[in-house]
Amino acid sequence: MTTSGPPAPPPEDRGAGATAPRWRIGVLAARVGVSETLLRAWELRYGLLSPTRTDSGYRLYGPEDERRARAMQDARRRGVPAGEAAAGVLAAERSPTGAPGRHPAAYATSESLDARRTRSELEAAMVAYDATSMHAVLDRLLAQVSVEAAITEVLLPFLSGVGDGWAAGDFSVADEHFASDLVRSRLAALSVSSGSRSGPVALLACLPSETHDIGLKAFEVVLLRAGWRTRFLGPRTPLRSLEVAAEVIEPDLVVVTGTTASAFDLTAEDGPVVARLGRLARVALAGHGADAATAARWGAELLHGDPVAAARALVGSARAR
Ligand code: B12
Repeated sequence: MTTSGPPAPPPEDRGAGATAPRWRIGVLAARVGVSETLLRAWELRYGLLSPTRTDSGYRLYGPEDERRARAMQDARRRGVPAGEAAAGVLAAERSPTGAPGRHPAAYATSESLDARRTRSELEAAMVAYDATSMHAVLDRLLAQVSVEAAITEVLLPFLSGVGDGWAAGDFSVADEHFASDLVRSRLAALSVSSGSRSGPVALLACLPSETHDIGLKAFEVVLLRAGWRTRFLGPRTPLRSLEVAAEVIEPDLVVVTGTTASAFDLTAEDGPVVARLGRLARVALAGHGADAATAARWGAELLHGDPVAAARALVGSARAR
């Protein structure tokens, strides 16, 4: 092993005679709670950060960069697109009421810093297409918290963040596909078990036009862990096939999911199929596209909340019967 190599950069440098601290990007990322990659993107694309350089070329960031990054993060949480948010942060500094140096209380969140940091780590690994690091982050997470907490606090918010980042132009379609496939594969692995032989049986399917099945997979994982049995049909299940499967399986519950309201629209041929399905089993609708009116049209129940909360409520109500 050789001992030569680039000199180690200073973790923090106050510079000769300067009072403001200077940090490397990793330290700034940790302070703000976003990934290094996102900070770099904000710097390169929008000129949001103004690092100085050490003699050996390392970028060092200061409190002003931290303030801008926090303001950017705050605006992004409010749904402001990235380019617009960066322009707003920089413009505010130039206006007399911009109040540089202020740290609004809106940055405080109720969520645990660890969950946020874990999601930032996943993001950083995602944009590098570093599957090994993503799995390592998830291994560590699952060793620390329950599967249910990992799903609600990290996996699902991470995917939402990826979707939001994609919509805002921070992440590419490739990033999103890579991340969602990896998360789905972890959930699928958690759903592999010989399972219970006697628990209630749930038949799980997405609507015929629906490809988003990760929420349903997460729901399956929680049901299995609570002793239920599941049969997962997944994306794009034709309603007639679902009916046939229900005839064979005789499930206690059929769950149908869709992301958009229109995915739940029923054609003239679908109506009788859904009616027969309702006579075969208890049917419940879930996902962004499902609401009370749709459930009423389907003669079905509506599952409320995220997949973990809904599965827990279901398990609780089944026990109470
Ligand atoms: C991963 C992903 C994909 C993956 C899906 C992979 C897979 N196997 O599921 C792929 C790449 C295939 C994909 C494709 C598309 N996608 Co997409 N995708 C996403 C993304 C990033 C994450 C979705 C996800 O799994 N989230 C996790 C779930 C659990 O969260 P959720 O969807 O917010 O669900 C909440 C509730 O509805 C509920 N819930 C959801 N499912 C279930 C199930 C049960 C049982 C229960 C109880 C509750 C529940 O829990 C959540 C609350 O915590 C979202 C972004 C986002 N903000 O969600 C976009 C998103 C859902 N996709 C979107 C779009 C537009 C598409 C495409 C049409 C894009 C295109 N032009 O091709 C296609 C085709 C989709 C189709 N025909 O069905 C839009 C949908 C907008 C809309 N309402 O119409 C989103 C919101 C992105 C965006 N910001 O615009 N996508």
